[in-house]
Amino acid sequence: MDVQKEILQLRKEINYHSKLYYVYDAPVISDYDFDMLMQRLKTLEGEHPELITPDSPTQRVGGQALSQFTPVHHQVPLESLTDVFSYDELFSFGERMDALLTEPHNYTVEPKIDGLSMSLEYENGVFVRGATRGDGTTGEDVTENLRTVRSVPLRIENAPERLIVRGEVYMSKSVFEELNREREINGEPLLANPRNAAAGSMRQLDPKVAASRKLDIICFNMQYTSGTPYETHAQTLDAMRDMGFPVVPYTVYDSIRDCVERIEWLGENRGDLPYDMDGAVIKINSLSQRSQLGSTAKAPRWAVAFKYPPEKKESRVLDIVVQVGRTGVLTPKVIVEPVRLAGTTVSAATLHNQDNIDRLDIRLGDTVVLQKAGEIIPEVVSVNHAKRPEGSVPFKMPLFCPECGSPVVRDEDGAALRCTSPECPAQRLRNIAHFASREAMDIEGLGISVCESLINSGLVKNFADLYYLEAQSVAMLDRMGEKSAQNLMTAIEKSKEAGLARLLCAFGIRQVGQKAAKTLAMHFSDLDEVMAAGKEKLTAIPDIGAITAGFITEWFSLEQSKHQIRLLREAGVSFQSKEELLDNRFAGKTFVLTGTLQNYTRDEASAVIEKYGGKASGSVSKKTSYVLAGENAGSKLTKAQELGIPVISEEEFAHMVQ
Ligand code: 0OX
Repeated sequence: MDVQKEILQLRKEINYHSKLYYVYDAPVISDYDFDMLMQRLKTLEGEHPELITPDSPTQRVGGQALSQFTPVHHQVPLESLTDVFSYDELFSFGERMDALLTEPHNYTVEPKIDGLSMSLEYENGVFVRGATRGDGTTGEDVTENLRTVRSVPLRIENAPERLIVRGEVYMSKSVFEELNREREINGEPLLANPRNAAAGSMRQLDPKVAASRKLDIICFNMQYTSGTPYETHAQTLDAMRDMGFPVVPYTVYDSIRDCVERIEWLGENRGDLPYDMDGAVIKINSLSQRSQLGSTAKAPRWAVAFKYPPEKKESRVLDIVVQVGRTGVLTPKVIVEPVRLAGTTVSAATLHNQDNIDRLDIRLGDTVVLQKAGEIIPEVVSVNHAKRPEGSVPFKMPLFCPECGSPVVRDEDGAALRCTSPECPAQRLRNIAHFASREAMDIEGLGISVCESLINSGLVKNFADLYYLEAQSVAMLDRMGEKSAQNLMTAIEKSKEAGLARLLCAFGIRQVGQKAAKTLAMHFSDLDEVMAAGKEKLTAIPDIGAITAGFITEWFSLEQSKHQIRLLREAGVSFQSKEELLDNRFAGKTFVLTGTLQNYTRDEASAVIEKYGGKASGSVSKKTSYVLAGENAGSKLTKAQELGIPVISEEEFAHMVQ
């Protein structure tokens, strides 16, 4: 691939993963893999500086401030760290320090806590303001949320008149695991990792919600003091501890070579720390030497972050099982002897499909190398063939469903194996859990485990049965009491008014997720109209293709579906659409929103666009019809100008929807 092409490809990939991480708190690759993409881009841009553009992700120092909180200008910038990925690079840092500093110098080594960087301001010992890092120069005022963090001291003793410290807010691994357990019980989507969970809590506008999330802080830098200056970083950390701040554990070494042993130790023992650690920070200890060294545009010269490669562990395959999902897809899973890996105990990993099994050639009794993808999901990297027991045979996916014994078929595109029976109990469970999930009927308290109890007790076979439950029988189930049974009944009753879009999504028709369901609900006033619509009428709707239309008509033609719909109707479930299509003036048009709008939130503007038959999309491409630009519009505006896409102001948009 030519260099320019590779650079463009890398930027696209990095921007995509940044968005998943920062905007949606839902990364799909590990931080390490992300760093590797960034590192490759930096290398290529270093070799070809003429190809660097201002919008390259390498030119950005940090995240952008969100709009809901008040902006805060940092008196002292919250700088970021330069990453190093090998001991060679670390020694080069040491050599740079030796060349730049004439006096002897020593180093501190600290764990790098994987949380959210914050500044905390104190006046006369009282906590007066807390702000996120933002882009390093301007962050957001999250004082009220920070006040709810148990380990943030609200008042400190023997404090100077003015003090600013910097720390990392994090969710401990145990709190995170507990939170995800609760979310699973309540049928809510699981959070990817403690960092994203903490970010979500800090973004809560309601401090009460943030408080319920049990966050912690560890401080690692004194940004400013009006009191007597200190000589070393170690002294500032000791002073901060004396004042009552939780402070990062640190050790001091005379040479980089000595630091390495500590870095190794931290890496080996990171599983025992209460927080996730995403590296080790090596800093020059003397504060006067630090100011002598100064900073580049991006980071201080006097510190680096050593990034560990993802942890890998070997374990033995005890079993290979096949699970059946909501849509009947068979997924193979490997059960291994439990091992501690990057902070949690791993006892299973998905194998995805037969192709992946063949690629790995994984067999019962094998010893496999495990690693976590996206920091949380364990996966098999390879098989240690040298440890293979004699007489093992290749694993083949079954020809019959392991849950109900019905034959399995391969999907048209050849990727997935699917159970053919609509009566399959495994599919039933997933179907009902999906029906109740947040994006569908949003029945609070009806997570997978409650669904399982309802099915096992025989109270529910299909989703329509939910509307015929009685509180007394529900209260008899395991881990249910009268109160939670009553809450569940209320939640089920409330879901009757969820409306057509949610109902269509809840049916679990293939290719009809939230988005397609909403589109359908815009074009039909109730479920009866959808059922009466043939393929032709359906495909006339933008974004509903022939294949989706086929799945829809096929689903409604099943006797089982007709029966369910009859039961829903008799129970009083609303079939009416809440999404009205005012007219089709934006049919076929795609809008991209950027910057801050004065009169709409992004969701409101998107809803208006959809009500006129248009689409709101997140990224600018040749297919974009308009870019609606508010204040402080960023790279999307630049891209629109480059591609010659019409840019409209909020006033112009208001005219278009009059
Ligand atoms: C951490 C961490 C982050 C402070 C000023 C420039 C270097 N996440 O634990 N950053 C720093 O140092 C920054 N130290 C840390 N321990």
